[in-house]
Amino acid sequence: MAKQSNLRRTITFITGNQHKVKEARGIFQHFSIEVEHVALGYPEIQGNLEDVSRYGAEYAAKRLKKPVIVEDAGLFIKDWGWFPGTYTSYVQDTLGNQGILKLMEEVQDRYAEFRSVVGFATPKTEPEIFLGVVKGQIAHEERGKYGFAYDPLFIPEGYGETFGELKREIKNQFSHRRRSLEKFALRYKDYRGD
Ligand code: ITT
Repeated sequence: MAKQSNLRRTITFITGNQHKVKEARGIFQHFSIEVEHVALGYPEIQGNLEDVSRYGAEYAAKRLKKPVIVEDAGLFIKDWGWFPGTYTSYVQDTLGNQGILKLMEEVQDRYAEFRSVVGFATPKTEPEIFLGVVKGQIAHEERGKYGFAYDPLFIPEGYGETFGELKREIKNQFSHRRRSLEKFALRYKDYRGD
């Protein structure tokens, strides 16, 4: 019999963001995991990324009656006291990248982090969370045509280019999402269907 870890398996990813689905498919192919995408939507409770992911995963697993993952991401800018954090979507929809650049015109320390928290739950088990972080800098202008949302603004540490200038395969090698999804993938190998 083939070892469990060699089996191809499927996970249901609950998200309204198609870009995340594409990135997840690229990342999971290294771990023999197929992605079933369901745009179910889940209540985003007040709290940090971990609280949102834990609650969202538990909610969706119970609704769909199967194992699911959700993923909550945020941009944390040091000079802004780690804002926008949990308000990252709101800031993208209101200020947008140009608004952020304007407010940061005079800012010298442009350190920022992208964080991703994956929540994994099954109908019968407590939710588990997996954190991925990538360090970087906020660029002085938008650069690049790849990726989405904040990608043209974010220069990952060790790179002279923004995520927007890196093809998906490259971003997928070390992004916040790669790091959280990889941790989940290694955990999922041992999942026995409880
Ligand atoms: P969900 O349905 O999965 O919640 P979302 O787009 O609302 O999708 P998040 O709340 O996790 O996703 O993301 C917060 C904001 O950060 C939102 O504006 C995203 O477009 C943006 N974002 C998330 N991941 C990103 C990435 O890898 N690069 C650039 N922007 C990203």
